[in-house]
Amino acid sequence: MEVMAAAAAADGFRPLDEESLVEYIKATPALRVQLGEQLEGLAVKEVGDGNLNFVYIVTGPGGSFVIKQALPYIRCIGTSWPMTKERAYFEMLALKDHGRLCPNHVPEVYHFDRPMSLIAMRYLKPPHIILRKGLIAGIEYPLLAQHMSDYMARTLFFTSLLYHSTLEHRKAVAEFCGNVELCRLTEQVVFSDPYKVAQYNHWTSPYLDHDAEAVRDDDILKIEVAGLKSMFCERAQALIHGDLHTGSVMVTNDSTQVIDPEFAFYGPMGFDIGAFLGNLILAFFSQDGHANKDNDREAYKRWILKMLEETWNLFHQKFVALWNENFDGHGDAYLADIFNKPELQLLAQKKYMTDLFHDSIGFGAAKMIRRIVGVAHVEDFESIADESQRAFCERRALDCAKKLLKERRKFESISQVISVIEEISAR
Ligand code: ADP
Ligand code: SR1
Ligand code: MG
Repeated sequence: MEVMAAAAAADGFRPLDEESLVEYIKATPALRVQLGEQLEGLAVKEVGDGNLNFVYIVTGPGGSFVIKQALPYIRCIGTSWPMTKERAYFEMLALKDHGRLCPNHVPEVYHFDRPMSLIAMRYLKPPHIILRKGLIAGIEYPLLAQHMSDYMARTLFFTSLLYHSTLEHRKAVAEFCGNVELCRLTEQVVFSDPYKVAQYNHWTSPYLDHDAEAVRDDDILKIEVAGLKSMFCERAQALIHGDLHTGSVMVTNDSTQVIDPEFAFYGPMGFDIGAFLGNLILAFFSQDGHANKDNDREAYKRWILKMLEETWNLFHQKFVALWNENFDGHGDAYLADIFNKPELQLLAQKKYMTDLFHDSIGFGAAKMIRRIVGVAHVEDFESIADESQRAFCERRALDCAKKLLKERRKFESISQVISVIEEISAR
């Protein structure tokens, strides 16, 4: 530990705690300003319930903010799994890029300190809660699909070659290539470990022992997942969030805010869309485990499926509308003087959106599988205390994911995906 502290001092890094953070704030003009220079009576509370970092809520009489600090390891595992703290730099870059493109749904960055791997951003005050927690509690969010489709359509379209010139695209791709360690973490925990015996894999044992083994023995699945992994590594399609699960979204009845893009890089759009849709499907299959005599959760399950349908359909609509509005722009992928007939334009868009749909289903399914037999599970299932009930819910989600992943190319609409979910849920 002494060696680590000395090394940390050399690069200007100091892990903060609730006490030392107050001193840091007092010495940092950009943060003092956010507090209206009223530095007495500050309340600091560490609230990090994510897997990787430390998050502090700072409130004072003149203002508030959130401080997020990355330490050089993965929080939920401990110092035995080192991880670059440069992830904070990429999170800040993505918050700024995505915030510029979609300010309504991304918290503002107030301050960044690279040596300290520390970001200060807008505090999303209560009643904002993490969407995953809202889904577990059975709360409906009437604007969720509108907001998430907006966020995904805008951030993905405006950072793709449908809008970028190749010059600006390659420059941005090169910058985010620096986030290689976080990409490698995803490559390992999403696309590799669930398909082999690996140190940190776990599942609801003994109930799912055979299911986990079946994943490791499924040749077709392995081939499909290797294809998705290759796409994840090779395809610099847009600046993706990189970890867009329902724990990365904070919501109220009328506000939706996307946080935590530390895995951001130029990757396949379907990885973000799939992460969000796949986590909604996990939420769906977990509902039976949260049902009780007062609430069978059937109406809520229907609401989740409606969100699934609306999110994809609205995304499709908005993304194509942005494409149409910008067809004559400087996007280098589909040049207006080559795609110079409306019917050709339409054909190109149809092909692009169909491929994107299939990618999204594939990535979404892969993200579902890793949450059941990989290292990092989700509270949707983990909060089901009865293990046999939890395993029952997880097995259905796993079966659904395997089917979606293997058969994704035959789906033409999200309603066909929903039919598969309903079929498995009726078993
Ligand atoms: P990690 O990178 O460790 O996953 P997150 O960015 O997901 O960390 O943040 C962990 C938790 O901190 C979130 O689940 C949320 O409760 C809280 N949090 C993070 N950012 C904010 C914010 N801007 N406003 C309010 N709470 C936040
Ligand atoms: C050790 S894996 C931790 C996981 O948590 C993050 O939110 C990412 O999803 C990552 O895969
Ligand atoms: Mg998180």
